[in-house]
Amino acid sequence: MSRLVLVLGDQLTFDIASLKAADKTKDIVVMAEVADEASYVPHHPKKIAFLFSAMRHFAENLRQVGWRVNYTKFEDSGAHASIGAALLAAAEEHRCSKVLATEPGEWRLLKHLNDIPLDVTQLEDDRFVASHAEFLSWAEGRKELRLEWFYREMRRKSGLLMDGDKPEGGKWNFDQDNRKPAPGGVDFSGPMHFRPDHITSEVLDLVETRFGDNFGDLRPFWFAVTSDDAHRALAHFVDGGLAKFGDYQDAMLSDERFLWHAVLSMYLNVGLLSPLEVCRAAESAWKDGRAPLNAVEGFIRQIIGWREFVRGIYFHEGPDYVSRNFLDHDRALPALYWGGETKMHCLSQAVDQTRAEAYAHHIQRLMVTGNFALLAGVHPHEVHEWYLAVYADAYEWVEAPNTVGMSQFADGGVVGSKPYVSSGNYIDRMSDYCKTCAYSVKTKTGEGACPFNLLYWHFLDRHRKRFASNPRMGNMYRTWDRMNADKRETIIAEADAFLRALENGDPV
Ligand code: FAD
Ligand code: DLZ
Ligand code: SF4
Repeated sequence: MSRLVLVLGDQLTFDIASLKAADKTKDIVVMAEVADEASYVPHHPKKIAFLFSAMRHFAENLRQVGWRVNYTKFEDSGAHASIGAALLAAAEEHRCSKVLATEPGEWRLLKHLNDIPLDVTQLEDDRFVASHAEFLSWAEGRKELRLEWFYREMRRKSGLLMDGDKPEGGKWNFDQDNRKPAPGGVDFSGPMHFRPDHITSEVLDLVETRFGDNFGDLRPFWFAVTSDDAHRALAHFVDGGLAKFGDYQDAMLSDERFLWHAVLSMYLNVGLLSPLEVCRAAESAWKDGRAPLNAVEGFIRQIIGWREFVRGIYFHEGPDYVSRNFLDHDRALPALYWGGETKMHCLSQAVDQTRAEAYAHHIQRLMVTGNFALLAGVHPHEVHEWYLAVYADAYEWVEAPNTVGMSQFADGGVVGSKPYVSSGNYIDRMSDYCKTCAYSVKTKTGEGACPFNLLYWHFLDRHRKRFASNPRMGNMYRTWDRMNADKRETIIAEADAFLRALENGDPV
């Protein structure tokens, strides 16, 4: 008896659990471009085009090695609204009721698969270094879940950068050598670009017609859509970008969209690359003397540390995680996030490149768009939906802990021990944005004062009860308390006026 083998858009590898458990001679692979998945948030057109084209290429690869594939294109007359509808139609067509699936990376879809009136087996997604059971057992009984301890476990388990049971170089973490401000220019050409083939060109036309109104530029489209090309992009980064990745990981420069970043997350998250092969490629570069340890350790920590850690948190915390709002923030997401006019140069740079590339690097996401939303008190669910929509690498298991947790502190400290807030000083130190901004970062109040400077104190003042006793925030409150009362009053009044202008939709 045949079974249906579901392969979702972010499960595009022969190593996916459902394919490994299936029988090529009897079972039928089901892949479907469906309206529900394409519209649960207004995805960036580049993200949809990437997914659909990568899905179509993977279906071809499956057929070439002998799989029978039941594939529905978005534009087919028999296209389905949901994954469930696609499975039900395939079940009827092939007269079978058993489905092998790999668990999706989102509670919404997990529930959807459980609710389908078919015999669905959901296998654990084993593309990660830590299984669910391993994360849960690591987390159990701990008062706080902190990345550093989890990361060391992942280093031991994977053997990456290990010298026996000791970390290479005598330290687990080389962050103190990293995080330098940007130099004047960038000597890496950025991510490898690929020319759309006929499959991608067809998808681009479809996305233009059906999703052309979504926020984001569809063209030029340069992403890899096959595993072979994603591997070329990996090699290109390891050869040209990795050596300086550590040093300039947190730097930002006007009109430099990628600096020394890998721009591989979208490939990793759909299965075109595997996390361990990416880490091993980086480790080899260190062993061959092509990249220093601080860069390679920093890079590997992002993948077997942060990426695994946030996934563990997402499934550990449960389906209500994305609705948390620890700080009771309730402001609507300002129009500037969708490209509305702003005089704040840091934000216009981050949003413009997000629209153009469906990409911004970590510090732009955390310390520019994330920091501003947190300081301004934007409702975390609106922030979450924005990040889920606009980035090509965004799937809830990875996006939500980064946004709801790390960036908006809406989980009350599950991911991080204190909120990531900063005044304009941090942005000025790590970028050249302030040099050409209409606001002055050095000005704390009055005409032209940088809004981050005003909102930073507004945030601390309005959340004093929550944070004054946090040992990592005591210094901030002592500085605030040392200011004279008139200055404090002026800051709060000016911040309030700024927030009113933001709410009224005035260009700020
Ligand atoms: P690099 O900076 O070159 O890092 C290398 C790799 O490390 C990345 O490809 C990625 O796989 C991994 N990585 C780095 N940081 C993280 C992290 N914090 N969490 C998980 N993996 C990490 N990443 C996503 O993959 N999808 C998201 O939807 C997403 N949303 C985010 C939302 C916010 C508010 C923030 C602050 C961060 C978010 N991140 C997300 C994490 C990070 O910003 C991206 O992984 C990174 O910018 C991807 O670009 P890159 O490939 O050039 O990464
Ligand atoms: C993101 C996405 C989009 C845009 N479209 C599809 C689709 O049409 N078919 C599909 O199988 N998957 C798609 N995806 C990816 C899913 O939304 C993803 O599997 C879930 O969010 C779980 O991570
Ligand atoms: Fe951003 Fe303020 Fe710098 Fe302008 S001055 S770029 S608003 S941090």
